[in-house]
Amino acid sequence: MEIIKKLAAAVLTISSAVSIITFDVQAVSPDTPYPIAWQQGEKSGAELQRSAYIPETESWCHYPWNRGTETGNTVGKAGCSLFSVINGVYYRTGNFISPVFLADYTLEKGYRTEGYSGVKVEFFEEFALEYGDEYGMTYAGNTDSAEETLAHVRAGGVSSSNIYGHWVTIADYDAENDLYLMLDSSQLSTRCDNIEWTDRQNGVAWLSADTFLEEGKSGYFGIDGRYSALYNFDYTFSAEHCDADGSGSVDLGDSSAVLGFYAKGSAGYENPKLHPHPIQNDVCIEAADADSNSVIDIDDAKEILSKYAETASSNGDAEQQSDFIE
Ligand SMILES: [Ca+2]
Ligand SMILES: [Ca+2]
Repeated sequence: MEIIKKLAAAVLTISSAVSIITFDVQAVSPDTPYPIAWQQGEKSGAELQRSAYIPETESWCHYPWNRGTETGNTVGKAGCSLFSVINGVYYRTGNFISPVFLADYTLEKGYRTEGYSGVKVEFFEEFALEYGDEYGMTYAGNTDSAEETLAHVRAGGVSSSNIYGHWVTIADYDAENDLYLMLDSSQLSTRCDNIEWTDRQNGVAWLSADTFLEEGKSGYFGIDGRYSALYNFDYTFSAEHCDADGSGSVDLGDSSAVLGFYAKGSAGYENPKLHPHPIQNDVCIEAADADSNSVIDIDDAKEILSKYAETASSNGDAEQQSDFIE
């Protein structure tokens, strides 16, 4: 255990020395529940989720999101349309889109404007056109038919669906139990008392078709006669060799992740994770085996540290690091 302590201390020391350079704001903790509906407002748990699972990401619930001359409106109060996309993309790809980024995007493009309670619906198609490649995401049209929306989800698609006064994601279909996965970014609203939850705290419910086939009305989750944007996903899960947390770069986070994984495994935890998304987790486990000997252990953490140190010093980022890595 002594060597783990030493390595962990080195990682911590280096992290604090170069944190500004190396923070990857998209890195998600392997402890993040899956599925999860990221919450929009502080009361519904947004800050609890953020601080526990994506602490480097900018806080969003009080981020201003005003229409025209409006003041005091925020992503937390009104950002459900944004979260209907964020939660679908996260469920399908393990990539967390910053709500602050998305809020700015809608403001700049004029989708968040006077006369619309959330966003102009053009947002859904335009975002997929502009950023869909990154997530293997394509826009597949829109419909106000609940039947059509559910058929799309059964065929492997995802929807951003408008219910009365709110937007949710219908993200998956369980054929065995004939249930649909609904992700709701505001799990404390009063309408939420009218359904049975799988994990209410994290906005997750597997629901029967009946719930959605109803005409949209206050207090319920019916989507018939309301707007659904439809998406398809064809995402390639990948991680560069040594990118153990799948953040898109090899850095100190990866050696920390490997140490954590190894320590949990040694302590007898079953199936320790490197990434919350089950598919990405498999990819990360392969990437974490830095010396390719089919075992993940301290040698891999050392190897990743060395690789990171080489890259960092060749970039001239942090001279101090050589003090810690032998
Ligand atoms: Ca990484
Ligand atoms: Ca290994």
